[in-house]
Amino acid sequence: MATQRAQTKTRGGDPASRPYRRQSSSSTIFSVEKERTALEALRTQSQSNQLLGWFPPSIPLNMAPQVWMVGEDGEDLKNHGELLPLSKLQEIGVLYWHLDPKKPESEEELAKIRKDRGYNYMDYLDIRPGKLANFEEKLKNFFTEHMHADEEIRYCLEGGGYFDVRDKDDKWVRIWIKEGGMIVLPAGIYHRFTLDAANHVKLMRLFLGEPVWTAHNRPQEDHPVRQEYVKRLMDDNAGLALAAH
Ligand code: KMT
Ligand code: NI
Repeated sequence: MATQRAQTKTRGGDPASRPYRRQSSSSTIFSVEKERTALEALRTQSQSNQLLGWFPPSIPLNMAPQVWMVGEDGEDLKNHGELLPLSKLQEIGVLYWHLDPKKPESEEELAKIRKDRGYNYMDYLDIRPGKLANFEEKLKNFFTEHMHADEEIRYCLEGGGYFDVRDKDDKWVRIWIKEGGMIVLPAGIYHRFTLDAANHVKLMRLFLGEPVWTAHNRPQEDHPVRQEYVKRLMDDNAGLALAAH
């Protein structure tokens, strides 16, 4: 069960233990270089935020994902099966589309999203026991709360899983991604991932430019990209102004 697996909650684990991740920094580099890297990341991020618009005018969807609150260990906090409105995702900068991997018109739609948002990189990730090396360890890492200096973009081609994202009150909001669901998590948002009962998922990973998969485990309050995210989150007016573009 996904929720049972979710019991092991680790914070501050070493992302370098993820063999499939390329690390862009190491403990051996000097702090001034670290700062330069962080500032570089911030500049790139600001540029892409400007380019893309951080808050969408509305979540572009025709088939909504199910969204609800979960607890720290991933336990269901759905009150009488209550699902949350999609404005809950909009206010934290999460984007969602529903496509259909089996339909040619969805390919066109995907091509448009990629063109509009500059996602020129793409690869696939097949997460299933026996197919993905170190399956359990990777799942444990996916479920460790973290952020990235760039957007996390995933398109679900088969199976399903849960993306948990922190809301404005630092509570977990669970987004159920199934076949056809495409999600963009903004840079700097704390999140985690686990499989649903199907126990497998095939995802397309997209990226703007040369991919960097580095996960920064919480806490990251000094990370400039995190700081920029929090600033935008708190500043509703800035969000509305961006959405108007
Ligand atoms: C990540 O950074 O890879 C994640 O957050 C996991 C989602 S994709 C399996
Ligand atoms: Ni991530």
